[in-house]
Amino acid sequence: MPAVVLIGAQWGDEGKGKATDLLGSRVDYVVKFNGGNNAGHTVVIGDEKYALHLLPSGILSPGVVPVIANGVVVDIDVLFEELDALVARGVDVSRLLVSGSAHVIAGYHRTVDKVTERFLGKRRIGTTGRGIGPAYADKINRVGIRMWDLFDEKILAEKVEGALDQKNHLLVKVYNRRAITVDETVEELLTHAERLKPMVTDTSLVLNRALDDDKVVLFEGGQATMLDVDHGTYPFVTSSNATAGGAVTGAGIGPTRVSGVIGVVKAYTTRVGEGPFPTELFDQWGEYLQKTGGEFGVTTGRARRCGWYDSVITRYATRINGITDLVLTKLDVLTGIEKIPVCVAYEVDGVRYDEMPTDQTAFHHAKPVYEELDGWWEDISGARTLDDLPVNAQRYVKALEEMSGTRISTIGVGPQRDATIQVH
Ligand code: 2SA
Ligand code: GDP
Ligand code: MG
Repeated sequence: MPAVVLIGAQWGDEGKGKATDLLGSRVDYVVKFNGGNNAGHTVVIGDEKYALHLLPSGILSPGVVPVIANGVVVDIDVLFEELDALVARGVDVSRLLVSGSAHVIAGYHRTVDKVTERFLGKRRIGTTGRGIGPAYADKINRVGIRMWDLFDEKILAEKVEGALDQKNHLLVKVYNRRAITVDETVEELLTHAERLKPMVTDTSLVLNRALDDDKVVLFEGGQATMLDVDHGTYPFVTSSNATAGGAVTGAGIGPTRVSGVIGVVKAYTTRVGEGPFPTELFDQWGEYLQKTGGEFGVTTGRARRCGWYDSVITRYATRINGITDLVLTKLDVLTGIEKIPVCVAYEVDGVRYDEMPTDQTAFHHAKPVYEELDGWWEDISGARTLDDLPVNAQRYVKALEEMSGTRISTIGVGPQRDATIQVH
């Protein structure tokens, strides 16, 4: 399988970082194709724990070429902070490639993100405040700054002027803020330009050539299906295509290249930020999952909202992404719950929905229809084969597999690399 896409099948934080790291030894390139430093991916290797934001998780695997492709939005300061922190821990980051067509996040994007959220009040999205939405908005509005622009100061100044024009009007007249100057922005963006230059290239060409040479390329999605700007719970989404199709446009490869799509799902559900969440728990079980699962944002430290597993969402994610294999993570967190509810359908104003309603109002009113599965009490963190799992845990996995319509190939029973069951 030369080109494999790995995406989140819920609202993010399913454990994509660990899943990517597990494949690390078998892949030649790991490509980030959407989002930016809103992401937070955790990889645990032995006693070392890494939190990656802008860099693809594959950067930790020796020999892998990490690629930041055209679909990503790049905060250059963050890029070098992350690189320097990894170098200080002995990680070789010298192979990193960055697409010249990737867009830049500037200070004014972060300012607009924070100010907009404040002014939205109770309609706020609960963004990470990293400037992601405003940077993508500029890209679509055709006033964005791309990596290539950093290497021609005159062009850069012209583009920054164009980008600031409307924003300053908004900041000064509507939000009562000071205007941002072209000079300060150009200076900010040029700080690391010389250091950046050798990494910047046409990554689409590099990746297509690699695929021609039968190299294995893993496309690592940031955020997740339900946060996708087209297929997620709009408007409570991120501003990029976090679904498998995003890998194609976000990296510049043809859809015929993709040979497999791995969906990562947690054995329960979490969400961070605002927006509808049918299986959300407001009782002691929500707190239990949050504590036992350590559910706090890797980027912002925000507590994640927790709920039971929702098979309507996994079925939807399977369909939207064409998932061929599922990685089920955090099964260990469910140990010690006598009866585990699993959402099999929704009820909206008395009508049963077996498929995800894409009408925002219907989804906001969706009430979960639960089936209860028997739990288990044994510690499963040492399980390394399916047979090592208690019978009820095996049944739970089987039931989830049947409900989602896709085979579960890998099961996570702990954050460490080896706390994994390889089924297929
Ligand atoms: P943004 O900042 O514009 O992308 O926010 C829009 C929505 O997307 C959600 N979002 C995320 N959801 C889960 N995990 C993310 N990464 C971090 C993590 C989050 C954190 O790994 O824990 O640390 O808070 C992530 N990034 C964006 C966000 O909550 C908004 O709902
Ligand atoms: P990502 O954004 O999808 O990469 O996921 P995050 O890193 O934001 O959150 C997943 C968290 O779960 C991290 O703290 C991981 O170390 C942890 N994790 C991943 N897989 C497992 C697992 O199977 N069991 C447990 N207990 N933790 C896991
Ligand atoms: Mg995360």
